Amino acid sequence: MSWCAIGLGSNLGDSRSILAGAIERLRSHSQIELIAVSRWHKTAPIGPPQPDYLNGCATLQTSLEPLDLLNVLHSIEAEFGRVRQEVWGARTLDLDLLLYDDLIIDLPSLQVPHPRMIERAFVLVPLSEIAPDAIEPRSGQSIAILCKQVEI
Ligand code: PH2
Ligand code: MG
Ligand code: MG
Repeated sequence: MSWCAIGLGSNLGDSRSILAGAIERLRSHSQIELIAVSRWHKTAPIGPPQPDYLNGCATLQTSLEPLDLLNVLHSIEAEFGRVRQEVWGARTLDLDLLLYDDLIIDLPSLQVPHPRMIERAFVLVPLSEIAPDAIEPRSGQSIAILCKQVEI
């Protein structure tokens, strides 16, 4: 089994119920065991002008390989009506694979750890609620330390 952290975000539609629905889809997957879910945080959008987001994070254990887990995340996004349009634009549901054990993956379709997670408070604040001692393997720093640095 591998340990993973997932980032969740929504800023279109009924974000709270979309995020709750996405969590239920993860929880009911036969190869995923949900460990913890953060609170939902209202956050100002980074990128083009768009509505505020609800963001949160989840940790899980899985027997899925990274690309198979990514496919599951994409299919849950599609199920909740995500249409990929503008880069960084508004979306009903965004599921990002943040951490997968201590792996560093640099494929065109998947970069782990998520390359921008260490500069994003909307990732680090919820993740530090549920996994403060997890290590971001590119920096070698814990989520709690990265969170303190990003808030300065
Ligand atoms: N996601 C983005 C772009 N900007 N801003 C906030 N606050 N939250 C997000 O999840 C977010 C964003 C692209 O993934
Ligand atoms: Mg994202
Ligand atoms: Mg994404």
